[in-house]
Amino acid sequence: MFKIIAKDNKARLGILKTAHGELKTPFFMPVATKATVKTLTPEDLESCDVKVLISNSLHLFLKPGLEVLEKHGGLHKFMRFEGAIFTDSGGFQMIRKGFFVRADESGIIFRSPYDGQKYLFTPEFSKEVQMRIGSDVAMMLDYCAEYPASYEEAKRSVELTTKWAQKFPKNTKEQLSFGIVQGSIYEDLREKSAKDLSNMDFDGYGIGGLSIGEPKKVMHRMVEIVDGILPENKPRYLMGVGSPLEIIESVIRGVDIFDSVFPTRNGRHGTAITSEGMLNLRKAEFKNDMQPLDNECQCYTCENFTRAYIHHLLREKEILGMHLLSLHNVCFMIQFMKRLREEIEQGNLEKFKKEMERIYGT
Ligand code: PRF
Ligand code: ZN
Repeated sequence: MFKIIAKDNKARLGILKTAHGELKTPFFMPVATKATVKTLTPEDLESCDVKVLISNSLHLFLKPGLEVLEKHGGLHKFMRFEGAIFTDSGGFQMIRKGFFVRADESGIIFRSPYDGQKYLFTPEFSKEVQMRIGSDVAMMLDYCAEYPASYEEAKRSVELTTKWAQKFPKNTKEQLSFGIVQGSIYEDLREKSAKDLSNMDFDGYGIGGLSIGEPKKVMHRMVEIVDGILPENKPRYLMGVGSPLEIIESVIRGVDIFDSVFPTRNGRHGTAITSEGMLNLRKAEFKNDMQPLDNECQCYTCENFTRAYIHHLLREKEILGMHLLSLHNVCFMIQFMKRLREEIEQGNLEKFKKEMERIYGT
């Protein structure tokens, strides 16, 4: 299912086989929480060469519900996306207000913010929901502790996550199952969590509970510890990361998979990710700027429109501005990952990192 093709120090170039295509790692997944990458059509995604995205099984379970999805023949058909789809379990929604009621050994009780109804998500039920949704990769039900978390709270998150990992169905046809390492910012807990899960036959491993407010250095340290323990021959997925710099910093430490709202959220907020750095198109300096967002980009937005036009759309609160920026930003991230894979192949990662630090560094 996962094959490593080349390495540059700890960085890996690989292929992950799924029921909807072979994915070259390291890759980045745009986020489609509610079965849409916000503002983008499937044709837009295809134009950017998006081969994989991540949706959220808890959100989809609550709305529109499994019956509607099954009536369409699953999520791929529902949203008309033919690439690979990961689904998150809802473990992360624990720390988002509005869903979480409580957790114990049996699982998590969620409350629907729509009608107040309560549901017990056991590890087995979480997998069943993701199977019925029809995603290609199911993330296990995990316990994501908030940041900051006391040692006791973090310890409980690891203990429950390990118990749930044992019960989460694996080796299922068609759909891969990924474990998720927790442990907050405590080195011994991260070690324990990674060891506990390594002994189970998951197809890959999420690294959860990071990028939620802790210092960058701490996140890097946790990734180093975990990647030193997880099995070499399985893909590692740093959940909820990130930006170009964060991705390089993590790939250098052995991470293969990423997802983030970074391109779409920035797009909706008027910011373009470009080869010159982050540009806030709302700024007055772009009022008369005849250049495309990024001179090196061949996306639909950059081929057809000026910065001045996008500046105008944003100032007038026209929704096309958000769409054009989101499209460019997602295309940018996909192009960035292609370049990153080439640099790994050529053993050039350190040099590439320095170049990116000059552009995106603070
Ligand atoms: N658990 C799950 N999904 C996640 C996370 C997690 O810890 C994170 C943490 N950054 C993002 N998405 N299940
Ligand atoms: Zn572009």
